[in-house]
Amino acid sequence: MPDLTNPLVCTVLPTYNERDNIGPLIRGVLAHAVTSHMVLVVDDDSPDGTWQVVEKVATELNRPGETRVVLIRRMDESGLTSAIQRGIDEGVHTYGADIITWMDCDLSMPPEDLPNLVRAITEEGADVAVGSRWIPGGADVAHGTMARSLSWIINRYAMTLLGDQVHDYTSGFIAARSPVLEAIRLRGDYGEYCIDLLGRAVRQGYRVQEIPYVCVPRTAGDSKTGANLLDYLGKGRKYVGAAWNVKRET
Ligand SMILES: Nc1nc2c(ncn2[C@@H]2O[C@H](COP(=O)(O)OP(=O)(O)O)[C@@H](O)[C@H]2O)c(=O)[nH]1
Ligand SMILES: [Mg+2]
Repeated sequence: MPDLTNPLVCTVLPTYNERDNIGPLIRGVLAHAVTSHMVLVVDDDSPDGTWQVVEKVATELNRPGETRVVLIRRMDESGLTSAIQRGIDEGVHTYGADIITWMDCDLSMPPEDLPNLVRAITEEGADVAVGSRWIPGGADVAHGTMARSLSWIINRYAMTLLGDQVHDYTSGFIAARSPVLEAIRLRGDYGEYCIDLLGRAVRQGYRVQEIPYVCVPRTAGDSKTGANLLDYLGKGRKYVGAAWNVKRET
C-alpha cells in the first residue's frame, strides 16, 4: 500500500452556472476534510457569475501560506471532461496533491460523504473510490423513473462488458490516487468519460472500491443534461460507445 501519511487531497469542482450551489459546496467539502484538503474550481466563465462567488469565498477562506480555494476561470475552453482534466493537472502538478476527487457542483452529491471516498484510499488501500447509487446503502432520489431505468440499463451493460467490481460506471463522484490519473487521462466530452475511466481502471487491475451514497435532487440552477427522452438516448448512445471502446481496447 503506498505511503499516504497526511496526504493532500484536492477536490476539483467543475462549474457552469452554479452560483447558488458553489459557496455551500466549497464550505461543505472543507468542513468535512479528514486530511489536508483544498478545492479547485474550474469554471467556464459562467454567465451567472459563479466565478465571482468563488473569488469571494477564496478571499474569505485562504490564509497566508495556506491555499484552500483556487479558481480557474476558463475563457477559451469549455466542457465537463476537459474541465475535470484541467483540475486534475493543476492539482497534481501545481499543488502536489496525492489524491484528487471530484463531484457535481449541484449539491446532489453530499459533501459529507466525500470523506468515505477518501478513507477508502487512505485506510483501505483503494486506488480509486467511486460514490455509488447502485449498491446497498446507495440510492438515486434525484432522477425520475425514465432516467433511473436508462442508467440501470447502461450500468448493467457496462458491468457485463467491463467487470462487476463497479455498479455505478456513470457515477461522476470519484476519488483517485494521483498516479492512477497520471496513467489514465480522461477521454470524452461529458458523462461518458466516467465509464471510460472506471472501465480502464478495472481492466488495468487497479483496486476500485465503491462507496454507497444517496444522490439527492439539485435545489438551485438547472441540470446540463436535458430532461427529455431524446437527450437521454443521445447521451446513452455515447455511454454505450465508451464501454464498448474500452472492452475493444483491453
Ligand atoms: N466547467 C464546466 N462544468 C460543467 C460543464 N457542463 C456541466 N458542468 C458541471 O458539471 C456538473 C454536472 O452537471 P449537471 O448539470 O449536474 O448534470 P447532471 O448531473 O447530468 O444533471 C455540474 O457541476 C455542472 O456545473 C461545462 O461545460 N464546463
Ligand atoms: Mg448533477
